[in-house]
Amino acid sequence: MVLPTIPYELPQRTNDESIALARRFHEEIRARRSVRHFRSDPVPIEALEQCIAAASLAPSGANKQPWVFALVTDPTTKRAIRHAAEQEEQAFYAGRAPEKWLNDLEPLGTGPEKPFLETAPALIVVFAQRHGADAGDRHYYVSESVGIAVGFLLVALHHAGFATLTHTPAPMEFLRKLLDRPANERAFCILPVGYPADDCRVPDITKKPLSEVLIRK
Ligand code: IYR
Repeated sequence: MVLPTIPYELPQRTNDESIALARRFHEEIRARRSVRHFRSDPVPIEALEQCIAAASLAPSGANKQPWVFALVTDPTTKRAIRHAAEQEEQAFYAGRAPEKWLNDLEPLGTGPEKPFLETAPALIVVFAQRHGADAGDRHYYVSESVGIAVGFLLVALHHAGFATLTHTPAPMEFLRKLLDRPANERAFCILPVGYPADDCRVPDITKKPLSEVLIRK
């Protein structure tokens, strides 16, 4: 069954307006950094809900919207997540990770301790649904779709004034169990959300220049 169609329009921008808007967005997103040191101050939950609502508008394979966002603010649950994540991370840093991987991480100064999972006032745990509640309800391009939704979410959160991290302790099976999610879902990432600690510092990384990432044909 083909859906009925509805008219669609965008606000008409002049070229100059588009260039100015693109520049402004670039400046805004340039200021985003992955943060690992959070203040414990609470965040307005309504703002996080709006950001999640924005993320849930992302395009997805066959519009299956194969995602669920768990908004975790309960301190006991955050502590349990930290505990389980640190167990996995200890195994990772103590030998599960190949030497090359650890070498690549060294400049970032990461390690097995994850205090931000407790100090950040909120964690958004993103789950990907392999299929719908019924196994016959297939989902398509699940990782791509959820990755796009997480991109929307990171941008929405930054725009609203929040610091975030994309955290992926591996494996993340413990999240499904701790958050009581069904077997058709797998944890995709954890986003700690809050404000940078007063003494927060971030590594002085550089990004590839446009000339390296943009090819013109
Ligand atoms: N999950 C680990 C390791 C880690 C892996 C990558 I790839 C990173 O970009 C950063 C960290 C951790 O969170 O420490």
